[in-house]
Amino acid sequence: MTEGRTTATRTLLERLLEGDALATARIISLVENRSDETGVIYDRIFPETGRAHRIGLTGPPGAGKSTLVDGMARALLGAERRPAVVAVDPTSPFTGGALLGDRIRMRHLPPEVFIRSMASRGKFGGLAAATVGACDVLDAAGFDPLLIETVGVGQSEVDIADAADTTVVILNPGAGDGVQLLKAGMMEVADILVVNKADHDGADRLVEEIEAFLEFREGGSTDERPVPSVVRTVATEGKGIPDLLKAIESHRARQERSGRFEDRRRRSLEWMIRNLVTEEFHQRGGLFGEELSELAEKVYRREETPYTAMQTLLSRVLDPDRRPRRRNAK
Ligand SMILES: Nc1nc2c(ncn2[C@@H]2O[C@H](COP(=O)(O)OP(=O)(O)OP(=O)(O)O)[C@@H](O)[C@H]2O)c(=O)[nH]1
Ligand SMILES: [Mg+2]
Repeated sequence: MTEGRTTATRTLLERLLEGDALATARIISLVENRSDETGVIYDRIFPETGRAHRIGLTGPPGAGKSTLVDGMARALLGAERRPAVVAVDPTSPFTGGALLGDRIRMRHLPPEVFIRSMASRGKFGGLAAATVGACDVLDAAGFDPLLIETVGVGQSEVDIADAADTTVVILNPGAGDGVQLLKAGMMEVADILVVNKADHDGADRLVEEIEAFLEFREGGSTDERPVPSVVRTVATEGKGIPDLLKAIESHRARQERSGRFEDRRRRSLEWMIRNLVTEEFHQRGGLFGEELSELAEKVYRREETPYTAMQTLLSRVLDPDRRPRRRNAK
């Protein structure tokens, strides 16, 4: 049974490595659901990863992220690249993310652009692992670059800055105080700042505010923290998209020259491993519902302390014979 499944997965993997989109989609589902095959999949794909430029695009709801991603994907396709889009909606209660997928597809992106949406499954760490998993699969399948759209930053489940080589933060004129958002942490993650909806009033002012903010921010520009470039776009008209793509390319080139590109990838892998460990703990911990109640009862009766209970549970979580419950992937 398991052997048959593994053989089927291996066939899919060979097709994926030839760039087959259907096989790619199915392998992403297996990784996203953390099927038992995930280990087999990673053994095969991981040596083939590391080539794709991972570009995170984030910003407040409605900033124009999807419209920009759409325009970028088209331009990249025109430049003989093979872009793929991963859209993450941490708040959507719709599993499978059909809603997001439809929303993007409505914009009639050519079918050569691979699109995947991810919705939260309410699992701590699960979404981050699923997002990076999808990126790894797409990377191995030869897609490059990967455009990863997420809402918000800082407090969201997927802090895209941890997973991306280049992070683009998108702001709008008039939509609240842009500089307030920058102070609230976006600046820490932005490699490139986009002022989208530059056809609206106040775009010039927002750019000026941003530039003033950048000039006077604490610490100024350092090698560690270079000043992000600011790009104006009108995503609905495709204006500024070539400039944005150029800014992204030069960010990567600068990072590579300084060695920060590789450093960032190492940190990103640390983040990923930490996420996986946390997720595994949560999954295994979920097995101990009844034992947890029993332990709590003992603690209540003062036969144990919360600390001895924690140690008991921890040793059981680490017991290799206790297999984590898997969500079965189709
Ligand atoms: N006038 C104007 N409208 C824009 C521009 N870019 C996007 N829009 C519009 O803004 C609305 C939101 O655009 P989306 O691309 O869906 O924004 P988003 O950031 O992906 O939104 P969420 O994924 O819901 O957070 C749509 O109605 C777009 O047509 C722009 O440059 N100018
Ligand atoms: Mg969107």
